[in-house]
Amino acid sequence: MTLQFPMLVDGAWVPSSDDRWINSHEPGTGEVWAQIPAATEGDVDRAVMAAHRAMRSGPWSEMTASARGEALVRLSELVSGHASVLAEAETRDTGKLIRETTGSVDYVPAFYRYYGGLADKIQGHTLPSDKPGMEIFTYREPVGVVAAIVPWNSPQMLLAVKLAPALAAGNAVVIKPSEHGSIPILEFGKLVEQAGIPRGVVNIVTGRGDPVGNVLTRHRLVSRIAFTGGPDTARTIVRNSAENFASVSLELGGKSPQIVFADANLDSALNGIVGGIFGASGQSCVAGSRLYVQREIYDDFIARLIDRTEQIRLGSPLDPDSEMGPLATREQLGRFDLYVGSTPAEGGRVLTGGGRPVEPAMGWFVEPTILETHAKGIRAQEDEIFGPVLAVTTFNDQADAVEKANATQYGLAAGVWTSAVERAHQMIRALSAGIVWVNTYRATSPVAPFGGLRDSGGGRESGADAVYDYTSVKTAWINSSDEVVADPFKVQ
Ligand code: TXE
Repeated sequence: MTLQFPMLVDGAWVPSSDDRWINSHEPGTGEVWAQIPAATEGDVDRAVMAAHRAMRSGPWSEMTASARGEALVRLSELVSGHASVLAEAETRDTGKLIRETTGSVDYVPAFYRYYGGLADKIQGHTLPSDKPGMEIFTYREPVGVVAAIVPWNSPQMLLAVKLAPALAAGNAVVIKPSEHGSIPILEFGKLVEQAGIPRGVVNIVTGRGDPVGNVLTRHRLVSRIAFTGGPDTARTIVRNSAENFASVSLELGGKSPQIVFADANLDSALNGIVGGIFGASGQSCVAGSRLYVQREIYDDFIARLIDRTEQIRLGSPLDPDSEMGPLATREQLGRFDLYVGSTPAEGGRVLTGGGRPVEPAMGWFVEPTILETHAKGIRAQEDEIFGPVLAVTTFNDQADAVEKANATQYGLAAGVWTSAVERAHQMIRALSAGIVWVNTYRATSPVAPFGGLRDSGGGRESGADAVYDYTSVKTAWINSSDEVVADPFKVQ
């Protein structure tokens, strides 16, 4: 009998109102392992109404900021206490390696703790009034019902960067997880009530983008949409937000360059490149999928990179010794085939990988792949594939590296490997990306803003300022003078 995971609406664990279910596959085997509710329009509406009610009346609306902060800290402790269940659910549902989900779930509590600590530091201002007798000050109020739309590639972490600041600021939230990664979010949802977060404050509605995501992002009572996912969905969401004028933050992935200078510590660079593209099977928004290596070290460095890549241990995502797991969906397999397959005709060359491995024979596995892309116009070098595919080429000098790295519509992240401190600073300024890592890659922290430019989206998650995105400013005026205004028609 297939496991069924109900969803969370107004404090109750429920099936969809018409009792329809969606199969969830286990990418490590390709088999169905569980089912999630296919929420209806009515279910989404009930979740939004519950969130709206929880904001306007009841215990959450009356809770002090300090008490909200304490609830978030309790939530962080509960996540730590249930880390192994949460990591295993994420691994089974998304195919992400258990060593990766364990690492990521171990770090999720830090986000709830960080924003728990910030909850009672969200302050308005007393303004230096330019009008005698008139006092002016501001409040930071919760923005309203937040729609948190989460993809499958790192569900619990990408939820934490939305949910933690939203709750810290006193909002109520409706979460729409990806249909390919709902179960870890549903498991996490069980901890919300235990943390003392009242009924209706956190709701989880599952199902496909249409209707669930569409109805949610158009709903008149939604005031903010926090989205991580693909650019086509982002366009739909921005159009939907014309219905409710919700503010929108978008985190959409990229085609991030890694640049290796001849003066770099090449052992560190090698690890950073391998982890940057083959970690999470390349299904990471910050995947370092374009590699530029300085011409004089190119041949040697690429030979070492191929050697290390060919040693990557593919295996079951549940096996702690596996280094690379499967792709998360069958559609992702199709993308891999399309881009790798078209590369030779476009002037590129497969240096290693490019196909399916002999082992494991089951599941949605592909080989870690390196493509040489010296020619212009190779699509695998330009588009986000979201798989373990690295496009490599050379550069001559610093100016050439900057020009090549910046020749993209994306702008999420960039990696620079150099031992020259002045070069590091120059590159940080010259690279057109929201995040630049020097001599490291993929590092994240609750304290550090995260987000991109252009086709990588807009807005920043994490960091102290992100909490203000979940507030609206109310300005208050008090006339404390006893004088009666003589002319009612003159603006004061
Ligand atoms: O994303 P979708 P997909 C990129 C990556 C990948 C591509 C497509 O290149 O190959 O996007 O992935 C919900 N209204 N990234 O198809 O569809 C959906 O149900 C509201 C980058 O999985 O954008 C899911 O919860 N919501 C990335 C979420 O949007 C809608 C992470 C993301 O799914 C909706 C994932 C709608 N109309 C993919 N339609 C990153 N930045 O890390 C779908 N959704």
